Amino acid sequence: MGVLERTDHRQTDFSKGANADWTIPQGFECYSEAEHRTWTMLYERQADILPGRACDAFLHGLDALDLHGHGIPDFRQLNEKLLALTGWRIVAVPGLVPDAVFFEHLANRRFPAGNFIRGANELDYLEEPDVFHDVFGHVPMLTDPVFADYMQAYGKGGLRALSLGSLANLARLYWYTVEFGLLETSQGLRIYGAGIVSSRTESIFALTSDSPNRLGFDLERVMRTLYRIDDFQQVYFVIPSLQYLLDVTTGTDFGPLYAKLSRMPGIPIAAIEPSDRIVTRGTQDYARSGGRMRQGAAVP
Ligand code: HBI
Ligand code: FE
Repeated sequence: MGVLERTDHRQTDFSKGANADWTIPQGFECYSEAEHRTWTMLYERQADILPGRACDAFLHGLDALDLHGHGIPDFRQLNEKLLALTGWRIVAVPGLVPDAVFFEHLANRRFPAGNFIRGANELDYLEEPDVFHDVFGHVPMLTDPVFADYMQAYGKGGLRALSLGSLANLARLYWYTVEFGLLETSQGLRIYGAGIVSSRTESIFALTSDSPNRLGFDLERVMRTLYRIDDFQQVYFVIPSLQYLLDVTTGTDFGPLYAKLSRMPGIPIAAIEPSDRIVTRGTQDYARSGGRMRQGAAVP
């Protein structure tokens, strides 16, 4: 079977080894020393800067899962801890999976995680979610009971959005919460989005740069806002609590909301609307100067 013979864990031939739900064996025994070192390097960079930046739920999750810097984690051991905490489990996948497959996993409290790890030459930027983004970035939040329920609700909502043809709207909600969300706390803004916590440069940029807008979370507003996948975000949405995020999404009937949104234009990425609650108004200087994240330049 193809998967275990591979050395870089990127599976390209899906006729071999992949199941109908796109899961594959993690192939833990096949990681090279260099691959484990890449995890450890990435882990140590993030562990260094996240206290005081990531939210408590994330930091507690890292602790509870014992996700330290000793190489790529074995999903079997991780799942024992995760299952006991919130009933979630990680399943290995070869990379991006079709939307319906992704949502079906989430709706059943399974998080699909890429089993491969980025190369040492692409530490700061990658096109597809790897094991560091997926496990270090996403899994700690799944130890929080409220966030765990939000993710499951999102999966169920995703299946419904697909059937209603409104995936673009719902995908923006995922983007601006699960991937790039900020949380307001009595100690100041904190990161909970996986796209931020798994990136050293964006962990700093998202909280301290003058460039992006930071706006109060509003469900309808977020679902209308365009996003970019190629550089630092130009707008972050700030939630007052994880419970608020769960309540506002499970308390909303998305059917009528999609119908309403389909008649409204998308909101450009850096726009500020009259009804926005402005946490910080950005200069957009970083985006205007062309962005340099991909070249690995210093964070402004
Ligand atoms: N597949 N592995 C993986 N990870 C994702 O985050 C992902 C996916 N497939 C589809 C998808 N995300 C999108 O549908 C959502 O982010 C909206
Ligand atoms: Fe992600």
